[in-house]
Amino acid sequence: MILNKAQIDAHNEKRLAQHKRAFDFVSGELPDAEAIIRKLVDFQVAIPSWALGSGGTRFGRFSGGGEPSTLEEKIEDIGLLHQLNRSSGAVSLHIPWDIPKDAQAIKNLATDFDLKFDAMNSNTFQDQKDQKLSYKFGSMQHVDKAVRQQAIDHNIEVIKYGEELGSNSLTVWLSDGSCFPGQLNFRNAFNNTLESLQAVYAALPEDWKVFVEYKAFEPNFYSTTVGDWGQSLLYASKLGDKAYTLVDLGHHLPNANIEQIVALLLNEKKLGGFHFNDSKYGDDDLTVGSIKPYQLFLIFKELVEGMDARGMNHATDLGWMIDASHNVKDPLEDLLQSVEAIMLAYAQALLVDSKVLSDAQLNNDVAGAQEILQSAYRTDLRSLVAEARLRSGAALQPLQLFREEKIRQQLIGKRGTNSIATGL
Ligand code: AOS
Ligand code: ZN
Ligand code: ZN
Ligand code: ZN
Repeated sequence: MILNKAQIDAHNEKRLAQHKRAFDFVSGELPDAEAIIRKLVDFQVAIPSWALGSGGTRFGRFSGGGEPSTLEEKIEDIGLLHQLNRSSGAVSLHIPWDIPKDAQAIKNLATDFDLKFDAMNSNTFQDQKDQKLSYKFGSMQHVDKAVRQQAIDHNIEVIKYGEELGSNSLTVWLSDGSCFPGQLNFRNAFNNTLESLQAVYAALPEDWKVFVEYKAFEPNFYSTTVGDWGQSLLYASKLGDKAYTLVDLGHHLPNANIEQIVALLLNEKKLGGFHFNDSKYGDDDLTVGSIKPYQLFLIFKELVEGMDARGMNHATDLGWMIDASHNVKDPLEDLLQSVEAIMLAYAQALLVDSKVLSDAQLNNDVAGAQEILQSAYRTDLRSLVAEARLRSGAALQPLQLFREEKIRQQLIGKRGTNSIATGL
């Protein structure tokens, strides 16, 4: 392990007095800081195995070096993040980018880092080297039944890998769609996709869930066969109780009211998973909270309210994952920032007094309702999030510790400057 407990303790020791001052100041003003801290301690966000290297765009890729080039190294990186913040206790794998050759050994390694396996991701949006049929014109929607069957078989294989690792959910993101009007028959594409998903659903183990992820556009630019939450909800509803919609924040058309989508999906018992990121234009996959932090807070407010209304456990009843890509930042620093932004938005959402808000709504007190939300959003809860970390044995300031210990330089020393992580 690159980091040990003594290093974390020493880092915390140095900052303890300052932290205490900030924490006492804020927590003294809150009705129940302890309740928020307990929830923060429990909350875990899965890290995707494909976000540990530099992402790049179609114009170029600029690696910072020291990237993990094997699944083992990826798990080490996620283990390191988890040591730093104790909030990244799960891994989400993409097959075939991260096929576990020896599942038991991978499972043991993850256990050593106190990591679980979150949702498994299938991939029918690329052609792999040894693949028989091409996905150029789609996978589950394809006009050729043999291509559809190949996509079904792949998803079933992904479930098998997941079972070996102890995962219990499958995320299906399809790039299927069309680039030009007339290219495909919308109804046939939908029905083929539904039929294919039904075949995968039939192979789902009893205690598994399947998440149907939607996306407005890209790589197809005219139509996407699972293009929005309405389409995803149609599939999920027709499939059955084990099927849910997955919301990726970057997959909406500009200005979509994502918080309202989240509220209604929860109301329908059909929200299953979440991909966090942020964006200015499209599926930019930027650091969570870097562009629209208020929107992130509003989404969390709906998540907390909707989950509480249904008696759901915040930490375990939805699949929480980051889905981001890093072009100019150190991927590990970027992921630390994303987790921090998620925890902060979650803490602020927990601060909203739903009873008081509901009273304001019942009285049509529009200004009052806004005051309630914005006062929660503008309360600086960073020291509460840090306190939750301190109590779980993590670092008060994970990013600073990462830098102090020169962890990237150490990784470059171990792995070299040219190691490349598989992924996008
Ligand atoms: C693609 O845009 C989606 O966000 C998927 O979640 C995808 O599987 C993931 O981003 C890896 O490419
Ligand atoms: Zn996603
Ligand atoms: Zn995406
Ligand atoms: Zn995205």
